[in-house]
Amino acid sequence: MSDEGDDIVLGELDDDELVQQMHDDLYDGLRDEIVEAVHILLDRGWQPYDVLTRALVEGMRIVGIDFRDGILFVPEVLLAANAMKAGMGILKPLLIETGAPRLGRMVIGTVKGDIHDIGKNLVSMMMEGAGFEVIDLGINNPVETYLEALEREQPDILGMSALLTTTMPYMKVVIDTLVEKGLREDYIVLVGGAPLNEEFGRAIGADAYCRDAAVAVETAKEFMARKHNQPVAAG
Ligand code: B1M
Repeated sequence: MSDEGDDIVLGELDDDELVQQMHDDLYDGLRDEIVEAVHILLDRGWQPYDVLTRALVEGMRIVGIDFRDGILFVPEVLLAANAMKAGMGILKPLLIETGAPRLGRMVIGTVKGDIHDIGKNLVSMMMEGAGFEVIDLGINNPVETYLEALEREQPDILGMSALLTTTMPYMKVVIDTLVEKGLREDYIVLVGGAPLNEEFGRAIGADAYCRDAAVAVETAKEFMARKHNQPVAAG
């Protein structure tokens, strides 16, 4: 995207120019430049959440549009994803509170057949930052992995992520299995991912669809408050 990139000194750009440059650098998969720019914005007093949303998430949104339109291909998008992850790696410890009382426990994973993990990682980071303990199962999780983790970790919340229209129906497989085993009422089930919507969340029997990581945090807090303040209905 940027041919003139070699001559640019990131530290000399003003905030808006730098964010614009980060969108370009993410597009071009320039990991080192993203790392440098994240540090510059933080040094200038930016909140980690603003760096995340305005520079990285927005940059990846642009990548997604050109991927959809066949302008970018998998290898390029992988480079962009790696650059994004490097930036997220710097922000993660800043977004995560330490020593705060735990609000609850969540097991989260991307469903079987799906290897997209940036959104899930972001949700994990934001949930940890808000005071939740998060057990991240990674990508491509079959129902058995979810069940084992639920039994082992005894979380309050099960989170599932899917980015493909072909993999999102698998969330229903997991929820139906919980119902069959009489376990559904033991967990708050939250789902998310770009192709989902509220209607889908309702249709598969999730407790809520979360549009983004901030909504996931708010929704998780609401459900935890309900769980603690009200008697749990007999399942
Ligand atoms: Co993929 N890919 N991809 N991809 N990829 C999409 C999803 C796609 C929409 C691109 C497009 O065409 N515009 C398209 C899906 C089309 C569809 O199904 N309708 C697509 C495709 C087709 C594919 C392949 C099939 C391409 C191919 O091989 N021909 C292939 C599938 C691989 C597989 O999974 N089996 C594939 C592969 C890849 C890469 C490996 C190259 C890479 C993934 C790298 C990685 O994740 N480590 C990749 C990427 C990066 C994308 C796009 C460009 C970006 C996804 C992303 O990270 N977004 C994506 C385009 C897009 O989504 N616009 C695309 C940023 C992230 C912060 O947002 O993940 O939506 P998101 O997460 C948000 C919310 O959705 C929500 O909160 C997050 C943070 O705010 N959320 C949750 C997500 N999970 C949640 C869980 C919760 C709560 C909220 O639980 C409580």
